[in-house]
Amino acid sequence: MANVLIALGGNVGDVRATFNKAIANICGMTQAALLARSSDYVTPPWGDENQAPFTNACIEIETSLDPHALLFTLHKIEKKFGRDRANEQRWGPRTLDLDLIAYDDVRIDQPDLTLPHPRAFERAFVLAPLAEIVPDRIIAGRRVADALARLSTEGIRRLPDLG
Ligand code: A4P
Ligand code: MG
Repeated sequence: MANVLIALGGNVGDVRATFNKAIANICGMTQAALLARSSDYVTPPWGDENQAPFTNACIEIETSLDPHALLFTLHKIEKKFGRDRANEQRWGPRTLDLDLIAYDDVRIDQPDLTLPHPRAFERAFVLAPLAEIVPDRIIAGRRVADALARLSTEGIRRLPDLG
């Protein structure tokens, strides 16, 4: 079994409801156990600032799928929740973005799959929820909570549980 960290993001539709359904799908479709789920966070849009604020979260799962099979399944789930890659801009609005942040200590350097995720450490919207669930995890030689402390978290707000 592999220990895997996944970042969720979205800014179109009822994103918190989408997250809950997507997490259930991830566990069902990847034969995974959910080990941890962060709170949801409202985050200022990064990249293209002219769009609605995002909601972001992270989960930790345990799965027997290999990294490529897992990414393939995540893409299927994005599509199921209305993601239309053919008609969207990079860093633009989307219903659901699922990024693989880390898969055990596996390193892969391919265009379709880079592990650990190369841009996770530049993004407080990934590290803030990640630091809530795995602050002491070392990813690519860096401790998650230390990496977050180096970034601005201005405008990032943790949302209370939906109940
Ligand atoms: N890919 C390679 N490695 C990975 C990996 N480890 N996990 C490939 C997931 N995908 C990986 O991804 C583009 C390609 O990267 C895929 O075909 C996959 O095979 P994508 O998710 O389609 O592209 P993207 O999301 O538009 O680009 P990127 O660089 O992943 O950017 P983001 O950051 O995910 O962009 N602001 C806030 N506050 N919160 C957000 O969640 N998200 C974005 C989206 C922009 N601004 C944001 C947020
Ligand atoms: Mg992405």
